[in-house]
Amino acid sequence: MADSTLPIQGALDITPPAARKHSILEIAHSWITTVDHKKLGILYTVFGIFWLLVGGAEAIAIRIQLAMPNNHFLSPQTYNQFFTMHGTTMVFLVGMTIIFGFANYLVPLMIGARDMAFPRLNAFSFWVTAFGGTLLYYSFLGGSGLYGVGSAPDVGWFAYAPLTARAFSPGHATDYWAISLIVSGIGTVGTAINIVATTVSMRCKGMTLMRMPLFVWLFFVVSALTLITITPLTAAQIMLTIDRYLGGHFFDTQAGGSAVAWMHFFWIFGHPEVYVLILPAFAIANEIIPVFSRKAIFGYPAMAAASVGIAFVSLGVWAHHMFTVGMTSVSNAFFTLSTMLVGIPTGIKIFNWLATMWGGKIRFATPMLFLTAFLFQFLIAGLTGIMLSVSPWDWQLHNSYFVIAHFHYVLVGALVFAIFGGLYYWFPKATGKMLSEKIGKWHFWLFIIGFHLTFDTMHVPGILGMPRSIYTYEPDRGWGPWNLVVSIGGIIQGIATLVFAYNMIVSLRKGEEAGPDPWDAWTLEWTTSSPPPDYNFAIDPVVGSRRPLWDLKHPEDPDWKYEA
Ligand code: HEM
Ligand SMILES: [Cu+2]
Repeated sequence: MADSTLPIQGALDITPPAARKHSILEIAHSWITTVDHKKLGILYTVFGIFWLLVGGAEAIAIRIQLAMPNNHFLSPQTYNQFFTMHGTTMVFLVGMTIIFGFANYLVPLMIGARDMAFPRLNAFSFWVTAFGGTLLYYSFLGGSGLYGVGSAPDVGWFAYAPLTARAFSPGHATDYWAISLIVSGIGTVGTAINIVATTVSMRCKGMTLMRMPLFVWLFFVVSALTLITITPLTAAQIMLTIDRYLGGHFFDTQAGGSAVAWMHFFWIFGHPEVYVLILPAFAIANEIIPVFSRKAIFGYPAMAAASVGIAFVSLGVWAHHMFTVGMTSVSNAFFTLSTMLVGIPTGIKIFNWLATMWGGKIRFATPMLFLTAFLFQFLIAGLTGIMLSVSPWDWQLHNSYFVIAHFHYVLVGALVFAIFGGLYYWFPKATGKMLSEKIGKWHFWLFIIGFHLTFDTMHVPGILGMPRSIYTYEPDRGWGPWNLVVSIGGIIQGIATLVFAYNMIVSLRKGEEAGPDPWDAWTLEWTTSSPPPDYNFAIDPVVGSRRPLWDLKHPEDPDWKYEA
């Protein structure tokens, strides 16, 4: 700041930051040392998108191998490594990092804060997560030394015992799997604590819990759920490492350990984990669907309560992944019922989204296209999920391609669609540039066609008895034509994702200027410039309702008149 009372004139650099050209090194330095939640949010998201391309390439390799019977594109060993790395990458490096990217960027802006509660912890968490993820891929080089050209883990993303025991998994591939997840888990815990603390303590004046955007509500719940479920995962990884290095026998059945114990530890993490991934998709839906329907979200209190309900229920259903290991019939009945219970709060959500759209003036811009597809696909995933929760049905379909089709409906059909919608919606805020709607429509239609070709079709070989994780199959099974369609769909999805990457690069350079509020939206992040200044808000905002920006634009008919 220029100040004539300063003793030494010109001692301070008064060039406004925007006018100064920064060297590449300066820019790199500012990103590497940043503690700003917005930059960290972008780092998380870019990191996640990078791994999406890597995990996607692995999926395509898997699908080329399975496109025809008796194919020899991949060796059995490489095939196992690819599906293990694909699953692990998609869950931990794509899903978890992109959603935490969204949370980092948006939570402080939406609650009118200047940053997260612990900015340095925030930076630490990102770099630890990034390091953990990189360590996983280092196994390609380091797994059993460079002479064997490395060896990535090949035990499935669930790493069932006893396959992970030293006897069956020699070399270091499994250690890379366990240790990289312990490391990235440390970062995840840090971020989750930060989001909880930020939501509790950094809300601006007037923002009561019942006025918080539902997006923030959901990330509050997700973070709490993360804290609860990372614990059993980390414990399991540590036990596995003890078994492998210190002669422990936690999971060694020969020495009185239990392989089923691993399954309990893994799934009491693994099942809630799918909610850690899907609740953020709901969070995005809760912001986009109302704005593009021009109506406030229907049933706000029920939506908040249902989110908490889903999180609670998800903690008590893990053993539906274990119907076939020989639990008692009472356990099977309990886990069938508890699993179905999640249909109630989920039904409330779907109903309320539809009620929000009902009678609204819907604009099908790209974000809304993705979220409309999300609604439909999430409904189907829910229905096949209910089918699988019936234990005798699951007995038939367990470890078949039907299960793969079901969970990709959740992870791709719901989570990835919501993430794409969210990127189209908030990209203008983060960069100041709109993503191209024209390329966006190409991206959307290619992706949805590819998705349905792949994952609708995939149910069929599943019902015909094709097991998951097999490297190839004989032509006489009748699975061949179905698999060919699945693979073609997969490649179309890959192309669509590249179209999206192209859109980001082109729009970043010469996209349309966004301005602060391109979608005529209602929440606080749209009150500040795009991209927002370092300090987010020049003056701390004060809110009087759930839609503060609506109140500002419509002083004659503000929300606070109606909200109790
Ligand atoms: C273009 C999109 C995708 C295609 C074509 C695809 C395809 C596949 C295939 C063929 C498998 C192997 C199944 C097996 O033989 O065991 C698989 C497994 C898996 N995928 Fe994907 N996938 C895609 C995207 C995703 C995404 C976005 C996620 C998560 C966010 C994901 C999560 C998983 C998981 C967790 C597994 C489990 C691996 C296992 O069974 O061991 N996938 N996928
Ligand atoms: Cu589950």
